[in-house]
Amino acid sequence: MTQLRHDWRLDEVENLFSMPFNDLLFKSHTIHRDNFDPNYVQVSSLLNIKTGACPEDCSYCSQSSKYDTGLEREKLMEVDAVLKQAQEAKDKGATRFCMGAAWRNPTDKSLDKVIPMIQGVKAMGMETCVTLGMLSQQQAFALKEAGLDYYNHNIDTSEENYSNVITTRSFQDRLDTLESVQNADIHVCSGGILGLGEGQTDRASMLRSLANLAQHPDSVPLNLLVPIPGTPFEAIEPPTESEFVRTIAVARIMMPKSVVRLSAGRTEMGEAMQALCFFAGANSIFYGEQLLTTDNPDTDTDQMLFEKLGINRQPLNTH
Ligand code: SAM
Ligand code: DTB
Ligand code: SF4
Repeated sequence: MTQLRHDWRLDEVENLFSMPFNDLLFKSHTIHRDNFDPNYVQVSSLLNIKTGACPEDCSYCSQSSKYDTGLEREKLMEVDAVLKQAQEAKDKGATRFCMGAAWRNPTDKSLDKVIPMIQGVKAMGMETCVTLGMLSQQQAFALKEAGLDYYNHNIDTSEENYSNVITTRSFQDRLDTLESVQNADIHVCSGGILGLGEGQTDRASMLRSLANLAQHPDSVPLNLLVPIPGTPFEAIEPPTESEFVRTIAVARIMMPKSVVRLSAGRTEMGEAMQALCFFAGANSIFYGEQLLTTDNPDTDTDQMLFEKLGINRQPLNTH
């Protein structure tokens, strides 16, 4: 039985990061095999249901009102249009549909408009996920009531690096929402972005914060920053490929039963890089031509990649 730990010390995590690459990958892959079928990857599709004009100042984001990124703001989509996109995602093979909104937090009125979207997607037989910003405890209960399966809320970076990236909310605000989501018994999806000016200690600290939550997030998205012209991070130095793979491997070791998602940034990754991420312990991706506002590999390319690697798509509801 794999023991789940919630008492990681920073120096222990840093020691994992410092292991020789082959030793680290052997260890993470062994843990991966002990807990999952290594040839299955779960696929989710994303839809931005409300675009732009977000009051937060996240230095990486195309949708912040603080930066001129050339993105047209759009109001909340109609339910029918969302369900049409969900059906298309299902037809292409997605098993989870994740709806994102450029909000600091939803108002109760706007939450009422998202609930029929969740119910409609669920009725199609897909898992549901939303990412709407900060939630109150009552709002988390309301989402549970509506049948929501997953709530995505990333901690993004280490607590120490947080104020270099976002000043309009605190790291603790993020943890508070995660607690409300866990209290409501909704699966938590929480991870971060690599390439926000952080160092290896920050990556270790970010993973430590995730693994030391009361429960490990069920899903841990690791994004490679998609640089957005007009944002403060448009030209920031990206992590190296081996640093990115190491982070996946350490996440797999620390959170052995969580599904680790190779998230944004795949358009910049070759076949071998993605294969290495799957070997290190990543076992889900975003599938479909669009992330929220930026491009993702097209589905034919991903199909071909899966065929070449002998990877199967995880069928619905069988982790
Ligand atoms: N507004 C909500 C929030 O921030 O929680 C939900 C939508 S927000 C766009 C969802 C997540 O997408 C962010 O937390 C961040 O981790 C990720 N993200 C946003 N822009 C990104 C970028 N340019 N590159 C990589 N990941 C990004
Ligand atoms: C996550 O960790 N990554 C997704 C999802 N959760 C919501 C979003 C990636 C966004 C990439 C930039 C964009 O398309 O705007
Ligand atoms: Fe707003 Fe979310 Fe973008 Fe931050 S990441 S600016 S909260 S949409």
